Amino acid sequence: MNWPSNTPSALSSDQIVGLNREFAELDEKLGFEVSNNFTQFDQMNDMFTRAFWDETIRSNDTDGFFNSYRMEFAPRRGDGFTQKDFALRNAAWSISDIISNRGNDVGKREGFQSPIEYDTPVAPEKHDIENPAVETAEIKKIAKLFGADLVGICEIDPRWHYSNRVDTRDFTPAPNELPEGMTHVIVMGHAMDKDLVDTYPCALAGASTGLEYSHEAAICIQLSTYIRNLGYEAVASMNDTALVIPYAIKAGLGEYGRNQMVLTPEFGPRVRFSKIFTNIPLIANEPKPLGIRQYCEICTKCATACPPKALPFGEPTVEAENQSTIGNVKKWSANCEKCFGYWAKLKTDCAICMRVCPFNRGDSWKEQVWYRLATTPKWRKLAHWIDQKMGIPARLKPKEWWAIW
Ligand code: B12
Ligand code: SF4
Ligand code: SF4
Repeated sequence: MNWPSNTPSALSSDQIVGLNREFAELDEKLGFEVSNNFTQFDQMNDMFTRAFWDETIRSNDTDGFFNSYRMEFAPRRGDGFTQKDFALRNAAWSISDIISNRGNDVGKREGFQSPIEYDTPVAPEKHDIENPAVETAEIKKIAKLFGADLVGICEIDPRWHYSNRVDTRDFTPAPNELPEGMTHVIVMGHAMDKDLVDTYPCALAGASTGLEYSHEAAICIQLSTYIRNLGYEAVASMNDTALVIPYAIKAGLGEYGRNQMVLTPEFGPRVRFSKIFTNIPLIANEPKPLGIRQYCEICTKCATACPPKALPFGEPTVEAENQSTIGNVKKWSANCEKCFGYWAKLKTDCAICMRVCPFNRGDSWKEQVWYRLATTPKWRKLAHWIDQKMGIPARLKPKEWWAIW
């Protein structure tokens, strides 16, 4: 379906200043510091996209990385990288692949470089919503019914939308448009399988990522279809269209960590996010301080464990190390060229920085107690001391994962 052509999605500097003013109170509460000379991020510059047009990135054999997602090109080299391991990873991705491949002929890699197209139209008659609070509770219930592990809602904030999306026919910029009048974003969290994550880095572990992309594709398509059947716009979105991390934080799902991820109280960083842009009347969550981000100020476990040393050890800054980092917003930033270079060598994704994070917990009582200590100011240092004593958790060997029945 063709959406009405919006005004260009890239915001003017006046619009940025206006949004900084509009969201000043919430930004302050969340610790977001966005300068008035901030500009939106252009999706042409993320690492996955650069791997297709920037020879300095492509020369690291990033083609080999992408090709390994088809069995005829998957390399085999020992535990975690056998035919079985690549087969499981690639199978886990398969439902997500069906969605992302269907717009190839029009340059839309749905869910990644373009939002998921409407399979069903918006119902001509609008369901009457007398009480947005009740509607909000129902939407959250239905998101969970479809399989989301976490759900939060926030107001639309175009600062986090890409200034351009990417036409995947020739990897050139294309307008990043949404239907007019979107007001809210429903952000859903999808927990990744802990045992598989414990085997990172290897091809087997990549199944934990593929599985959640396949799950989230189904869940966000189902929830957006429900909303459209009620007579409202609802655009299902995975990695496309906008940066989901600031949205997940605004929706109250967690806090930003040194490892570049949202750390949630329920799963730590071991969770992926999808989103739905909509105009159905909803009430935004009111995020509360969780005390997780402050723990990262005294911990550097992820940065120490990262093989190519891509993660920062210092304070948050506004500097962008290269064109793949958004500037003029104060945060911990990674050298994602180093990170993706490591993936290209492995021929699979990495998430050691997720695996080793002490917030990536199971739900034993000991782990619950540790969480309480880590998020309480006067016990934070004790929690850090305990974590240091425990050291970096041992990786689960892929062979052992296959042997767990
Ligand atoms: C491209 C991308 C990557 C690139 C790196 C980013 C880049 N610069 O190109 C690569 C391939 C290296 C990568 C790696 C990983 N990624 Co990634 N990635 C993305 C993706 C698709 C786009 C992000 C983007 O455009 N970044 C470009 C610029 C903005 O990057 P940046 O300046 O470095 O900003 C980063 C953070 O600082 C933060 N951020 C951006 N703006 C702001 C503003 C504020 C105020 C704050 C607090 C934070 C913040 O988000 C950015 C994430 O890359 C997002 C999905 C999405 N649409 O958001 C997933 C996403 C961020 N990745 C995710 C994950 C889990 C990973 C990996 C663990 C791999 C894996 N196996 O899953 C690693 C972790 C590496 C690391 N420590 O950073 C998850 C994070 C989930 C979570 N719990 O928060 C996301 C949200 C995907 C998802 N479906 O859930 N990723
Ligand atoms: S490993 Fe430590 S510093 Fe890194 S994200 Fe987790 S808690 Fe924060
Ligand atoms: S994904 Fe791996 S290489 Fe990238 S930052 Fe995390 S630990 Fe480092």
